[in-house]
Amino acid sequence: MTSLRNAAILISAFACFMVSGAGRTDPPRPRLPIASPQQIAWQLCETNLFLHFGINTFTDREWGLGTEDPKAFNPSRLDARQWVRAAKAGGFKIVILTAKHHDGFCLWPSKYTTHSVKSSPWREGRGDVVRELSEACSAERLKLGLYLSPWDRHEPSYGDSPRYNDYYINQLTELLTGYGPIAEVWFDGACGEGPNGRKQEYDWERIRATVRKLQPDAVMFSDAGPDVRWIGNERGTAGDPCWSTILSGSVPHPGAEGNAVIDALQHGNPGGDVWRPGESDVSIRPGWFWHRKENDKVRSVENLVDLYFQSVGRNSLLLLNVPPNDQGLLSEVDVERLTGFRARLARIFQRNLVSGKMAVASNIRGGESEFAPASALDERLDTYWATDDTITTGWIEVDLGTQTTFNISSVQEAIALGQRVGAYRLEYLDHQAWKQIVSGTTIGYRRLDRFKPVTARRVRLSIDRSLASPAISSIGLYFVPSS
Ligand code: FUL
Repeated sequence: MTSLRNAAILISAFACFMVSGAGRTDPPRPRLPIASPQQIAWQLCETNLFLHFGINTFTDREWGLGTEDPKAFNPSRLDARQWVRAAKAGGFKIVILTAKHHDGFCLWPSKYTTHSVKSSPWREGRGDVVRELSEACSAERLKLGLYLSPWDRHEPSYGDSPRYNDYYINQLTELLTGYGPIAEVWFDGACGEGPNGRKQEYDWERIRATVRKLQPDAVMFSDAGPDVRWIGNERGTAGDPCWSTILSGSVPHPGAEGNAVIDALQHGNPGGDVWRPGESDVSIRPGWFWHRKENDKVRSVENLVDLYFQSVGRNSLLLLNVPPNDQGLLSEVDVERLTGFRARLARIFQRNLVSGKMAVASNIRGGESEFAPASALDERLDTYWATDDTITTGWIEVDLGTQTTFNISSVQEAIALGQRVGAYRLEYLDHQAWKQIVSGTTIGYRRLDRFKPVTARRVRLSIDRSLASPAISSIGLYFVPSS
């Protein structure tokens, strides 16, 4: 079925399918629910940057009380372009700013409160951090996301549900209409009592409808989605297994508590009724906001790479928080770590040993194509191997042409067709016997494994369990000498 040259990819049980070309011509049936184009675009970002910045930056707190004097907000050298350049150097795609945290202080001059930058000495009260960031993002071609805390410890109407809901919708509307395209809206689950001890009942339906109407291309994050779910911890680690589908009833609203909720967030559910991939948020420092005393507690490059493997490498997305300091700049050490992180990833994924001259063609693209290098992986989610719809196991064998050493693998499913695989194995041929390298559960967007170096010529990916015909869009093998 395909011309085998010096090295070959042998495909058994897998009929090769491509969107337009040779091989299987009927596309596999999608396994519902499937992702929206917005959710796919979001997943392809892999790493996004979180910016916690606000009054807490100046008061050395994590949760402000809402009684802070806006005059405390006075960054002497604020430069949103510096934030965005650092994000870009780190390979981050969406930059998400805390436009308002729980203390209620607004980083844009909202019409609906005076508790904002306009009451601060910064830029003589004429500044707008959201505007400066949105301009910097367009200049550097990154996307903008906004965090608007539902919990508001300053706003007097908080706890008077209908009034505060109006206030919140008004602010959301300002943010979603005044600053160009917004790629992600981040709804925090933390929610406290109002000033009179009254509990605020958020109008989530209205909030969601407002976002859909004003920014139809944005994804909405919260514990309860609807588009992207919290991963259930703030350690930047996805569960294993990790399904992008979840039972919507298992997390009834943002802020829902309990072990069952956390478990559902961590793992999703193969029988889930909605597609709601997990986002793994974590801070580069112990706190979300900048604190001088944490300047020597910035995560190392190695640690950031570990987080990447435990989030992106488990079918999630890494949202890394890097808080601007009281000058309004990302601290030098943080910037260094971001650049180091990307350089290290580039080194790891520099050369896919399955691509180029090592791997000859499969008929994935009419018999012409080779396995892609990592940098091109995401362009290939629409080409894949798939079995017939009735077959839910299979294997792909790769002949590397020569004895080759590797210690990292990457496998991707064609997630546009839904998430399918529930058990896989990677093996190598050792004197006529197949030996296991790793085995795992879900693959999803991307599954990364690290293992002791293996030297082999023939490698096999087996799919032992799948909810529908497996559709594998890429395989990568890499070698990184331990440093
Ligand atoms: C939490 C908040 O309470 C923290 O301050 C921070 O914003 C984190 C990302 O989410 O729920």
